[in-house]
Amino acid sequence: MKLIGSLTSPYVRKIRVALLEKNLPFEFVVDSPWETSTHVPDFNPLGKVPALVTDDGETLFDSNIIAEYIELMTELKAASPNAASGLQLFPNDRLAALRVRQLVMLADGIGDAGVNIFLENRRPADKQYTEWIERQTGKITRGLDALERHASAGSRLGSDKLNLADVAAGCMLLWLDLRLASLNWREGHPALTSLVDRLAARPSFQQTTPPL
Ligand SMILES: N[C@@H](CCC(=O)N[C@@H](CS)C(=O)NCC(=O)O)C(=O)O
Repeated sequence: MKLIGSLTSPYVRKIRVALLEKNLPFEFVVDSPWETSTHVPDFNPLGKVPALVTDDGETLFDSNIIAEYIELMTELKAASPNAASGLQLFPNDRLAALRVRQLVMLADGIGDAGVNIFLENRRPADKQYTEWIERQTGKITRGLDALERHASAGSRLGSDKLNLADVAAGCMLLWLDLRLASLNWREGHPALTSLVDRLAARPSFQQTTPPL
């Protein structure tokens, strides 16, 4: 398997962490879609990372499709001897799994709004659209409060076992530290802070820390 992505993208990190937690070997090809020399559009017509090239040569994109694929592959392998064991991304119960997927989308939505602000902030000051930034900030604020309610209901998000929602939230929130530190997301979110601190101590997160 070959994963194409940048070192800073929270969506790419979500998949790198999931693969490491599952003990699945993969080749990581560093490619930033913002560079003029990028090959990302060859793998994803939308020009976004992550993209995955499977051992069968199929190309998949969008982090959540890739997550579904690697979960499916490990389920199939689990039926065979010597299967790699590791993190189960979604609970077995289908309704519980739906709730985990909902929380993944919430974490991703916070990331999408954060990326929109980050890009807007890079435009010349007189060309920045303040109302747009405020709209995106509202999504992040409400999203963080919703995640906090879930995190404070248990030690994990949406399930009592580590799952893809924890990983997605951890990657998004650590990305906010990197790109939008002034949002100070930890303030008023003690359960999320505790969750992210525990996640950040895991080898899978330590091995995927973005360069400064
Ligand atoms: N929904 C997508 C989002 C991916 C995404 O937005 N990736 C950003 C990097 S953080 C990107 O590649 N942006 C390039 C672009 O929008 O042209 C996923 O989960 O894979």
